[in-house]
Amino acid sequence: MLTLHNLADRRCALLVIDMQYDFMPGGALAVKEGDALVPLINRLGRRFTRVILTQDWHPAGHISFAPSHPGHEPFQRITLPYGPQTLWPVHCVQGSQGAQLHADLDLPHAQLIARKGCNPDIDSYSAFMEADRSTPTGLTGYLREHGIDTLYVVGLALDFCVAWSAQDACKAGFTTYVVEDACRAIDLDGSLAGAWQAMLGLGVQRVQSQDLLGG
Ligand code: VGL
Ligand code: ZN
Repeated sequence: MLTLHNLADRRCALLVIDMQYDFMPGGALAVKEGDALVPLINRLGRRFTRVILTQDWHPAGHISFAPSHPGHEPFQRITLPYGPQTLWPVHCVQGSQGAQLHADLDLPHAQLIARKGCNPDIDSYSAFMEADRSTPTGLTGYLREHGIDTLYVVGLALDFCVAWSAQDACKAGFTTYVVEDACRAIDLDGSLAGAWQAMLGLGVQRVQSQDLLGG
């Protein structure tokens, strides 16, 4: 299949999800090889006029943290008023070192850092919609007002924040690509396979960095 990607077009944006120290090896919620993505994302970023970053940004005592639920362990699933929630180790606390973006990310032209998960009582894997599935973050409006209609999603973690963001982008009407090799997954109990099934079912397109950068 021949697809032409005009990445420099102002209607296209690279959406870089949660490239923060807590998701890197050694971090509180480490994703295997997360740090290996940095050079590739920098290379991709240079092809785009528009780059948007997200940052998982939780207040202390956030509802998604296992210690907020005595008797429960990280990676257990519980039911909250808004639905099922996986409990996580404490991660990406606002202002902490672990919440900082990787210092080797070299994307000086990024025009927005969208912080999410700031509501103490609702998680937000998606950059577009909180986990109650009814509270928008405002990113859809921001992108539309800037004339952006096509998104290339990269970063961490493929099976959580990337997958939820890509699905919501698609539902909001953006042409949405996930650059598979520019992502890494947590892969909890089949979450990666489930994420691809959900994304592809909605019309998210799976591409490789090679398709964008050329040989
Ligand atoms: C993420 C779990 C909890 C992610 C964020 O960035 O994929 N995963 N918070
Ligand atoms: Zn989080």
